[in-house]
Parts: sequence; C-alpha cells; structure tokens
Amino acid sequence: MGFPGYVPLVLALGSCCSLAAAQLPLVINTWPFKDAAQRAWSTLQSGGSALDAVEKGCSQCEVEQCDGTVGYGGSPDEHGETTLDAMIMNGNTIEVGGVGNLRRIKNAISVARVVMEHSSHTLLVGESASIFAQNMGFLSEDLTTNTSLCIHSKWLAGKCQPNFWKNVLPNAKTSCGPYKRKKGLWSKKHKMPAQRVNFHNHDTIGMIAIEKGGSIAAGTSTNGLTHKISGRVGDSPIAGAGSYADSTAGAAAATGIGDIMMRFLPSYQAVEYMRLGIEPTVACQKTIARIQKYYPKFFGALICANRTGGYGAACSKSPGLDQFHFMVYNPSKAKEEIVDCI
Ligand code: SD4
Repeated sequence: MGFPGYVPLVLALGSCCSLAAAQLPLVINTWPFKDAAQRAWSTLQSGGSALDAVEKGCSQCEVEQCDGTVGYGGSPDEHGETTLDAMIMNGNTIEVGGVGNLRRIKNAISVARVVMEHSSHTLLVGESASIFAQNMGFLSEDLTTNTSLCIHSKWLAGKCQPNFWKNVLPNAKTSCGPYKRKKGLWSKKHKMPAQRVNFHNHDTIGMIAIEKGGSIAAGTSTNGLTHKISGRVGDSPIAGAGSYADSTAGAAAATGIGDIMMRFLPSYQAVEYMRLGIEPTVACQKTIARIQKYYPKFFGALICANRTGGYGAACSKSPGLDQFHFMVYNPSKAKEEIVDCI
C-alpha cells in the first residue's frame, strides 16, 4: 500500500509512548506475523470493518500455520491431535464469539465469528463446537500433518517429556500415562515444564483493528500448547483473557502461557487501565506486573491500543523472552516494532 520499508524499531522503555503517536486506522498484532498484519490492513483499506480485518488477519496465520503455533498441524496434544482455540470481539456491541478445543476444522477464527453472529452464545468447545461448525458449512478435515505426527512420536519416544501433569502416579516427570491421582502428597514445587514455556512454543496471533471512525475489534487464534492434556482450553478464546475490545476505551490481546495468564484476565485489565487514561504501553506494563507479583518469570506478552490509535506492548522477561516483537500498521507506518521485556 505504498508504505515505507519493513524496518524493525526498538522502543526503549519510557520513550515508547511518545513514538506511538495516535493515528487511525490501526492494525496491531502479536509477533512479527507480517502477512497477517498486511491482510488486516488491506481489508480495512478496501472498506472492510474492524471485525473483517481481525478475521482476515488471523485467518492468514491459520492458513500459513504461523510459526507452527497457529492453525492446523502444530502443537499436538498428548494424543497427537491438533486442536484450535480462537475468539473475536466486537468493541461496539461487546459481543464475543469463541471456540475452544476445536477439532477437525481449520478456520477457527471464522468459526468464532459465526458463534458470535449466528448464535446467542459466547463460547463453544470440543466435539460439539466442531459439529456446530460443520453444520454452519465449514469443512471437516484432519488437522494432523507429518510435522505434528513427528513431534508427537518423538515425545512418546522421550517418555512423554515434558508434560502438564502433576501429583500423579506413575511419576509424570519420568513416565508416560495413563496416570492416577497421587493422594495426599501435594507438591508445592511443581512448575510449568520449562521446555514448553518458551518463545518457540507460544506464538498465538492476537490482533487489534481500529477503523478510522473508531470502531474496534480484537481477536486471537492459536493451536495452544504442545503436548497439552487432551481437552485443555487456553486463554486465547476467553474474553478478557485472550483479547478484549471496547470501542469506548481500547483493546488488548495476549500471548504466552495461557494457563497462568487467564487467571488474571489481562486483556480486560489493560483495557480498564486505558479507560482511566493510562497510556497503552503503561497499561500493558502494569498488567504484566500484576501477573509477575504471583508468577515472577511467567512467559507472556500483551499488545494494547487505545481508542485514538495510541498503542504499545509489554512482555515478561523469562527464559527465551527478552524482547517482544509485534506488528503495527497505521497511516504512517507498516512495520515490526520491538519492546524490551520487564
Ligand atoms: C495458550 N496463550 O494456549 C496460548 C499460547 C500462546 O503465544 O499464546 N502462544 O496458552
């Protein structure tokens, strides 16, 4: 669209607010998923709504299988199946559609939008969500690929390490399941498996789009955590956790270790900070800091945008994450930006 080159820009903490001058329309998304941002931006430019932009942008990542952590063929669960989580939110009406643990359907963000626009529900999950999607015209197909099969068989060969079980027998740190509860011996030392809590396994797309007239939408799409326990639903399809949008205040979207982040509803929290007039970067930082009080080294990041087009991001310094990259498109830029984690 005639934008200047694709140049990463490092935002030093403290100076980022002045650089993020408010301009509309705006598209911002987690991680350097450039094609997704471009698709959302061109959707807005060709007259699409903010909701259209978020749907198309996230769909682009589902098709491209961005980093293997969005869309089909990535993050197989403990049975080797890829399942998808997604949500979309209309900031004008506060309507939300979400799907969790969606099986056999590739277009998770579009199914989420159908939940929002063709049902009175907010969240559908599992097999029933897949049947809903099929009935709404989505193709049912296997989400397994050679890559996901290979990840799964290596994991089985490595005694199912790492995994997300705790306080079970046999010892989940050394053996595969099936497991049974270990009674009466609650370990206080259990941590998220280190190998799973890193940059390469957590690249959910979270996206915010704001129209020139101020209508805001937000959404997410992911295939969750590799080797998750079957049936697990993460933060991404949960309103206020994965993303949140309110056209009278702003929007936010999250990426990272959803099992922790969803306990804090970080996207809702950040929007509420912005409603109070707090700058987007600071709103993101304050939200990350609240989680760090309980989980000092959790892996996660947030993007935030206020209703005038000011934007920012923050991330939690953790193994594998010192800086967080995200995409920004507005009338004067189309670029990847970077923040240092706190
Ligand atoms: C989840 N939050 O399912 C997702 C994973 C993720 O960036 O964000 N990856 O926990």
